[in-house]
Amino acid sequence: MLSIHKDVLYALENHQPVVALESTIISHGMPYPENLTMAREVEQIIRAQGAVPATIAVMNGELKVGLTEEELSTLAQAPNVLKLSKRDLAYALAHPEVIGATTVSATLVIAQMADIKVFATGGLGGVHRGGEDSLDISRDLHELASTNVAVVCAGVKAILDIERTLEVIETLGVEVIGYGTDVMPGFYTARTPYPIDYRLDDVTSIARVMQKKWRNRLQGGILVVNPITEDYSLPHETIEAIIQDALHEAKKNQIKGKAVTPYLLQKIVEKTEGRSLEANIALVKNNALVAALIAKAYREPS
Ligand code: PSU
Ligand code: MN
Repeated sequence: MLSIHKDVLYALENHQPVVALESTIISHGMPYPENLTMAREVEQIIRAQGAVPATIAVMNGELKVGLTEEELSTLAQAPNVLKLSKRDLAYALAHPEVIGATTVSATLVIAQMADIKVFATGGLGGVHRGGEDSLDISRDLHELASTNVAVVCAGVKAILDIERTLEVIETLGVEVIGYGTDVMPGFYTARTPYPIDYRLDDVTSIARVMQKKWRNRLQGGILVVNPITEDYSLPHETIEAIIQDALHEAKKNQIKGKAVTPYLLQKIVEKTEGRSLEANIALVKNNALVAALIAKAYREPS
């Protein structure tokens, strides 16, 4: 049922560290060719740490765990890639012609099936601004709550309502661990005013929480937030004004549902003249590195 790449299969069978990666960030989160370069570099960063990257997608009617170079390249430039949330997986499986990129929610489902415990992404989905009205809350949150996987991200996407997203994360029973931070990072910026409960400064301590949680049959995911490094971080006021503008345009153009995030990200890239893209790429790489270190620490007995 799962189509697992041979390198990933070998690593899983031999209890070597594996890091799951989502693919929507490649197909819908960034333009070509920067997306393909990013995807390759991220895999390389994970390999350099002695871990195995498993980029997840749906192709040929199969749930793919780990992509070939050719599949990665197709995903990065095919014009008609579908953005697959959890609810889209069965449709994609029933239509082998579909090339589907998985969001955080769909990637979590497949990572859990493959027994991969660590997953790196850019920003988690969550409660959209105005979500108290529109009820636009990403499936990412509920899936995070119900899979035994640690997600490493640079916070939730900056276009969201961070405070309400944190409330839902709390309701769903997911612990938020700050890697070297005691406040929630803001994706493009390292800090927001919102405190989080636990700050851990080393990957061994994070791995220990994972072990304790799942070995004691406490079900559910763990959110590890890893701030963007200062050299790539964008000034809060600048990026916030641009997000406001982009949100306004999305509303005017009646962008709804799963089209919202790709639309806003593209507008933000245009309005920052590419600086948001550089920041996005930098933070994903940084998350991949931390995820690889956590995956290694999790496998080694502590
Ligand atoms: N963060 C990014 N770029 C992205 C996404 C997140 O920087 O493309 C994607 C992720 O795949 C995430 C999805 O799971 O957006 C959430 O979309 P929605 O809000 O439609 O659930
Ligand atoms: Mn949504």
